[in-house]
Formats: sequence, structure tokens, C-alpha cells
Amino acid sequence: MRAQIEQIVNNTIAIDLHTHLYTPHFGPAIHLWGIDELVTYHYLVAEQFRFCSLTPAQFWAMSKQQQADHIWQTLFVDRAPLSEACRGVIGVLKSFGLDTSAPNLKDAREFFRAQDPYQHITNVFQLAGISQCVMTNDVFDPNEAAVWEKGFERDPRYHAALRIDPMLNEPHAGYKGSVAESRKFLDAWIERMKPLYMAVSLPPSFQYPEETRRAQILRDVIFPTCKEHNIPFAMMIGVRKRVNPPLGDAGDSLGHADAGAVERICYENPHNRFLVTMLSRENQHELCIAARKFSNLMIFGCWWFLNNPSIVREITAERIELLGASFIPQHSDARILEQVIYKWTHTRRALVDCLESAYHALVLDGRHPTAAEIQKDVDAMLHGNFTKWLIK
Ligand code: FIX
Ligand code: ZN
Repeated sequence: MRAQIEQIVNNTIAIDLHTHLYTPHFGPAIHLWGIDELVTYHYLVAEQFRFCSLTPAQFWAMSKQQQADHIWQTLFVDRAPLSEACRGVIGVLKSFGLDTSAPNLKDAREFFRAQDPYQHITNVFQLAGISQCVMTNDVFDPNEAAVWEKGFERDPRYHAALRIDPMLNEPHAGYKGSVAESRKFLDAWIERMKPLYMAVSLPPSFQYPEETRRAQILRDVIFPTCKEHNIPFAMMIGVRKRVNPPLGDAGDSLGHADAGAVERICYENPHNRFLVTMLSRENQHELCIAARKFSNLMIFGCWWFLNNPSIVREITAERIELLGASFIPQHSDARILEQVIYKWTHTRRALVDCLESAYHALVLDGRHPTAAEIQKDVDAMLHGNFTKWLIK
């Protein structure tokens, strides 16, 4: 049965519903690919500080290439690349037939430099087994907003997601519009971007309802706008931004949040559809139970600090036991194009293990799943549950 599950999982194309990938139109500052970006991924930036005496200021003073050389030496030459993020880089090199024990990045740089950016995207998506991805589009970033306002030919493989963190989390620095102005602002961006969903990340302290501007904007602007445009609202809950500011993107942490806020939002908005992921391992069981209570709640992914095989297996097994195949097991959160290769390879490995265990238990209890039934479950988890959530 394992071989059958493996064949189905490895040959079912996935949709990657949350990434930080961009098409080349958005420019080299945010369309990131190649070995220097892979090796300076913020997960690895955080990890290399544990093995070297550099201060953050000294690290950031180096060029991107110097940073990559330093990280390669520290995490990949001086010792075995043992962590999930390190193994990911190894997996990407292997998928292109590059030397995974290279003493430096010279050959890898030559390989990536020789790639045509557009053909490379096609190659990478094929290696990852994904057909489409959803970007994280920050319309409060003037550089990104300018690309949208200028217009560009959309790549059907890259969908938009309207990310609105400044509207909800940084009223002092971010958006200050009235309810009417906020609705107009969002309507205009939805018209321009045609996003598959609207999204926000929220701190562990997130509460709902509460007497705050955030709760008022959610109630009076976000939920009605999503309902009117018939798009889901994605809440990514539990991030504590910049606990160590000098580390930049590597300086974020997490905290346990109140899954009750998700339940109250789903209960108060029965005609809205919600995509929710939570960052704390301790929130996962509560989130599964919330999904059992509300059919307008689709839980997704093993987000960020949870995207480690030991935790992915624990969470996925729990979700299968509580939700069957009615959840979305993973998204890549890839920031650098080639990361989708290892993130989806690692996801499929864990999913095969969890499904083998679940179907084996089903056999012990008296029913042998057919190949068609396994395929139906895997289709749902890797793309069907997401596409179903978009069309109501
Ligand atoms: O808020 C988010 O979308 C997070 O996923 C990112 O901010 C985070 O840095 C990340 O890329 C985690 O994988
Ligand atoms: Zn993300």
C-alpha cells in the first residue's frame, strides 16, 4: 500500500497557496532565485549566528555574495548541513545535479547564472510538482504597488493575494482611512489584482471581538468586503515580529494565540469563508477542533517554525484523525523560487508517512481503501480543498 500511496502523492500536482514568490516583472529585489538567495534565506541567517561570532551589524555589512560564502562555509563546509533549512539547500542542489559537498559556491553560481529566468520557473515548478502558486502582494510597498499600477502581463501560474497587515497591525504607521475610504481602497486593489484571497498575519495577542481599531476594521471593512467580492479571508495567527530586531526577517518569533477568536469570527460571519493557519504548535489541536465546529473554516499549512518534518508529521496525523481529508496540509512559504523544490519534496515525504499510517489503521479496522479513494483524498489535500474554497 505504501508504494501505491507514494505513487499517488508524488504524481499529484499541488497548488501552493501561500508563498512570497513573485514573477520577474516585480524586479530582482523581490523576485528572488539562485544560490546566493537560497543560502542567505532568513532561516539560515538565524542559524549561522549560532555557530559564528559575527555580530548582526558585521553580517549585514557584507555583500550578498560574501554573506552566502560565509553561510556556506559555516553551515555546509565546517559541519554537516543538518537542519531542515540546510538540508533544503542540499536537496535543491541535488535536484539540479550540482555538487552537494562543494567547498564553495563557484559552480552553483555558474549554473544558476546560465539559466533563462522564465524557463527556470517552468523547470522549478516541474521539479516541485506544483502547477500554480499564490504570491503575497503587499500593496503598501510603494515599489510593488508601482508594478501593479503600471500593469504587466499576468503569468497564470502566479496568483495574487491581497496582504493587508499595515491596515490592521500598524495604524500609527500604516493605513488610517475611514471605513468608507478603506472599502474603496480595497475595492480598487481587488479590481486591479484579482486576488484569490485577502490575507493578514496577526500577533498571539489577537482577540476578537475587542474594542480596538483592528477589530472594527475587520468587522466593518474586511469581512463585508471579502463577502461582497466572494473571496476568502486568510488569517495567519501567532507571529511576534522582531523579537530580535537586528536580525531583520530572521528576528521574528511566535506565541500561543486564542483559537477562540477564530471560532467567534467564523460564527459571526457564516457567509464568509476563512483560511487559517496558526504558528504555535500548541494551537494546532484547538485549530482542528475549531475546523470541526465551523464548515466555513479551512485550516492550512504547517507554517514557518512548524515546517519541520517531526512537527509536520505530528500535525498532519492529528488533522487526518480529526478532519479526514478536509484540510490543506501544506504551503511552502517559499521566498526564493527554488525552495519550492525541497519544501514540496519534504511535504510529500511526510504526507506519505501520515497517509500510510492512516490507511493502515483503516485496514485494521476493516476497510481497504481503493486507489481511487486514495487519489480522491490526495487530490483534495493538494489542490481540491483550496480551489473549492475559492468558488462558492
Ligand atoms: O507573514 C508571513 O507571511 C510569514 O510567512 C513571513 O513573514 C515569514 O518571514 C516567512 O517567510 C516564513 O516562512
Ligand atoms: Zn509567509
